[in-house]
Amino acid sequence: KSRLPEAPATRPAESLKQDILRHVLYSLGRDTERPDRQTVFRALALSLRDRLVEKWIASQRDIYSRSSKRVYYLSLEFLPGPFLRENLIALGLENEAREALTDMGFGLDDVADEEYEPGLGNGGLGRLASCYLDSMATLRLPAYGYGIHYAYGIFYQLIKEGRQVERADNWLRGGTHWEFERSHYVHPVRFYGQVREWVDEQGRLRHSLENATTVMAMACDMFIPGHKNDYVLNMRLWAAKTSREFEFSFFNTGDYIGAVEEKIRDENISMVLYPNDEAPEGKELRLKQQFFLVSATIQDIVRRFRKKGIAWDQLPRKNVIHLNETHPAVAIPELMRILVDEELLTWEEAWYICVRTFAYTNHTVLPEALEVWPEDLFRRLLPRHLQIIHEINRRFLHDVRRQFPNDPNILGRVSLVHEGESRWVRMSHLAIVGSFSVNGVSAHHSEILKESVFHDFYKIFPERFNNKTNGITPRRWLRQCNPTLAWLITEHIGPEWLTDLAQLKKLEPYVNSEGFHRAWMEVRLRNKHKLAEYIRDKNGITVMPESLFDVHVKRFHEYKRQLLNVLHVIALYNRIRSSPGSVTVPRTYIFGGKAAPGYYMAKHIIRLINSVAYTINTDPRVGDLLKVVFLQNYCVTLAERIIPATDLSEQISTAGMEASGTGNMKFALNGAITIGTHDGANIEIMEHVGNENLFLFGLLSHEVNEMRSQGYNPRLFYERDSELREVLDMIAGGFFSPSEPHLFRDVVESLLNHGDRYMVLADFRSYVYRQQDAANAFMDQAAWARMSMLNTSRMGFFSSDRAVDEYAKDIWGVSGV
Ligand code: 26Y
Repeated sequence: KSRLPEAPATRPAESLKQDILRHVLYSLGRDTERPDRQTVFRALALSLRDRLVEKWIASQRDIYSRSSKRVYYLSLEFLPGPFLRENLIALGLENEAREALTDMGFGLDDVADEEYEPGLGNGGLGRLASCYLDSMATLRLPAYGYGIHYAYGIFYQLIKEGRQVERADNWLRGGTHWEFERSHYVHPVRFYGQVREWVDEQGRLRHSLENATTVMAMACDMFIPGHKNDYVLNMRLWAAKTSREFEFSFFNTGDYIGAVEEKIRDENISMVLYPNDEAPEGKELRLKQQFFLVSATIQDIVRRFRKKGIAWDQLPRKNVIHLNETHPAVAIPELMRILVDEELLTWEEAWYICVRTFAYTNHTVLPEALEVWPEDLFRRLLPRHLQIIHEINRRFLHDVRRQFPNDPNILGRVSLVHEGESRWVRMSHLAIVGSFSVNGVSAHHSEILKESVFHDFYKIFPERFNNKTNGITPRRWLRQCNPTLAWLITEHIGPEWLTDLAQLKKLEPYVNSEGFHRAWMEVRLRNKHKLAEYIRDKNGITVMPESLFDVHVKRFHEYKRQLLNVLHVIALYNRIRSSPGSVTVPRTYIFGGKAAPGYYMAKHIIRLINSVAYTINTDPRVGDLLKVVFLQNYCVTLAERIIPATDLSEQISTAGMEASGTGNMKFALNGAITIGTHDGANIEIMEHVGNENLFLFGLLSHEVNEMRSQGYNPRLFYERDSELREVLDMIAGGFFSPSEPHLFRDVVESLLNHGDRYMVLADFRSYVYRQQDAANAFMDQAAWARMSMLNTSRMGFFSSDRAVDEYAKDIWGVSGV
């Protein structure tokens, strides 16, 4: 049925090699005699893109011919990581590529290391979006990812003299090899201007935007293949281009340079990803970015829908638009605007369509991360959208008033506009009111949404609230990042686990086999050797591969409590100094993660960790018992190196604050043991792997709340716990910053004098005890190996295939093509 070119009859490795050489010469303009490694990487990437685009075209034809319901996944962030190995595995071309490259005198691993990853996300939310695209492709869902083609992704982090230094991440400098830039394929995006109200010939009240500024959105497409299923999805990222009308007009203005400046200002929209994770900047440019993504994407959706030539009320039957957090929530008033202002549907008709089209996922309950925009800013940038939001709100509050006649206060609490000294548009309220589904990302988090954060909305729309526990793709987070462990697993249970992770259960009978034990631990030790080498190369620190690798990598945020970890490190250090022999298990502490550039305390904690590391690593009394390493620029590429070499995974957020976590899943899947709090998905991981195979500690989230409401006094913990006191006194007294004794005072102050918002001191003692349990467990290597294997074998539930399948069945109402 497809009339695409047939694959050549030659051997796949040979034909791949010919393609590489052809791209070296014709696409990259280099001599095929001795191309350098980067050239070979790019030519290989282009050769794979050829194969991907063929499969993508065929997949699109399938979707079209079946007239399938489509899923649009809108996200301001995607964090796909390097593509080469992933695409080779998905296309089943790994061995062929190895052979072709060997033929040309290159190693696949070296060539793969040439790739620089697109860092178009901050952390968990962006990475989740990428795991989900991978699963949507593997499940053959008729889906599209939509995002922004930032010219600069998340900054490159350097550690200089212990401090985080940010460098621009010019990920496009080497050119693009995975994407197609569709320069003739653009949509206009209009903002600013004034709303004109008028009455048309039929006597209808009409609204249109006058004097708007127009910027063009150009599509850049990247391909996401399913696992060995010939199915390929696309992630369409919009890049801002100046509008065409403008290019004509500037010839007529005298101010040529001024005109060019305006052009530059337009293209700024997609220039840079905001590096704030869970704490917004509130900048106009950010709201512009959100609308830019939304407007261009909705135009794409509407264009495809129009081709069907069916009535608008069929839109929700044929499409679902998923909002990854509230960041793209302005899509709700934008679709209303198109239906009401342009397609002339009645408000009631349009609203009925909207609320059946959108679904919203919440990823955080931190109050500072809940998005709100000043109403004035909204009015200036998106005047018609603000009017529409007001109308949505008026009708919504009218209904609420009828539903809760005896609770007048509820109106102020649920209003889409916060009214106080200043007025704010509450994006989460907009997202909830405009969606048929609202979900949290772990069982625990979804309960918190219903019980506290969105309790009023739960009373109003109980049927909308549901849970979808996060998942991770086993292709990248086991098969690709840990090929030797993947191979060992496949050898015993076959390869089906790659697309059916529950199959890992079949490993359980082997946990009692001595041979399997040994092989398992050998693979893990080899991974640790490799990471030790990397640490020696990058940080100049020698670490013992046999020591316990205790790893804390994620964004730096006070609620994630890297500080609690370092307090414990210092306590261990003190024990080593005061009673040698009391610490018997040698540990290597590995930290990594970026802090938002404007987040003073997070950056200060990075600096503290580096100072502590320096002190401990250079103290001869410590020797091999304790090493502390901070690896700079934590990113997907680095995660893939670290995770397979980890023994103990730190997941120690204050209970109730980490919506799910997904790093926790990556570690456990690779056989690390979790030390963690009763928070997010840790709780479900415990339920699956068994309480005896991980180390939970600390307050439960209701205990955190109770302690807070009863007046939490961190000083009490300081006064009662001499070990804790010694640690805090050392930090405050300049022990780790002798040339600047007051350097880390603020850190201690935040705990003792500013309320210790994240209950670090309250959890310190139980953390220390649990760390001791972990050390004791590690001394019995056979028992540890058993725990490790059981973790891997019981992690099947946490596949993103399971998660996406739940979304598809329960929320989206779609199935594979
Ligand atoms: C408004 C803006 C500043 C903002 C930017 C990024 C707000 C939030 C975020 C990112 C949130 C985020 O990454 N949340 C994480 O989502 C993961 C995937 O669901 C969860 O596993 C993780 O617990 C949660 O912190």
